[in-house]
Amino acid sequence: MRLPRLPRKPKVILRERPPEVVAPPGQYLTDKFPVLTYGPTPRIDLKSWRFRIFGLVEQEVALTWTQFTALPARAITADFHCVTQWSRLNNAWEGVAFTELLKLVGRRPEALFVMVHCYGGYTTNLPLATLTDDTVLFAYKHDGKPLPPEHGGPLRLVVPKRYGWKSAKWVNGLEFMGHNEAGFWEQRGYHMEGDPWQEERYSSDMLR
Ligand SMILES: Nc1nc2c(c(=O)[nH]1)N[C@H]1C(S)=C(S)[C@@H](COP(=O)(O)O)O[C@H]1N2
Ligand SMILES: [Mo]
Repeated sequence: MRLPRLPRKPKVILRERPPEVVAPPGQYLTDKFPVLTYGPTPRIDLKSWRFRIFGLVEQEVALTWTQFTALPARAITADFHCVTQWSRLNNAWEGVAFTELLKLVGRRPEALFVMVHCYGGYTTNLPLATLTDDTVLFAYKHDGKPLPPEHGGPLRLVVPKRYGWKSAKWVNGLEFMGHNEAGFWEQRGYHMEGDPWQEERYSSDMLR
């Protein structure tokens, strides 16, 4: 006998949502921290680790792990919203603010977009203006512990005001560009902006 297909429900339930907490529309809360990766977790050696910032900048750089971790640190607490509909609230992230890196390389007026590059080949695109506020950082710690490899360790981007796919794990490069280009998921129909409060999940082409 075939059972009817049930509508998809979250597997984990979650804590009672405090009244002052508002998750974006269409999201459910989880206390777990699911791992969402396309492909395997890359193996990364800190000795050969590099973070290149290149393209439309005044001064290109290639930072070693020692150089990167010597940069001024900053901590934020932020919610994380995956487009597959889970949200994990109050993540404590520690790392280096995007604005700190921008100071290093210098801004060129023609630079309007950034392509984020990762070990393993993943990419995601963001307008420069989305990255230049104090909520955006490159994190090497999560909830007080070194960022585990499956969550992007040694270093990941965190953009709390965008869906999780923009928070690229295992980052190794930022490419400053004059035009917008689609990253890995954006080429496959995800939204170019990805604002969870606007439910910018998929591009309108895909919904047609
Ligand atoms: N390099 C890389 N970064 C990535 C992904 C990926 O597959 N590769 N998945 C993205 C997606 S879809 C989400 S929701 C978050 C999930 O982060 P987590 O695995 O730490 O929960 O990572 C994002 N960053
Ligand atoms: Mo995701």
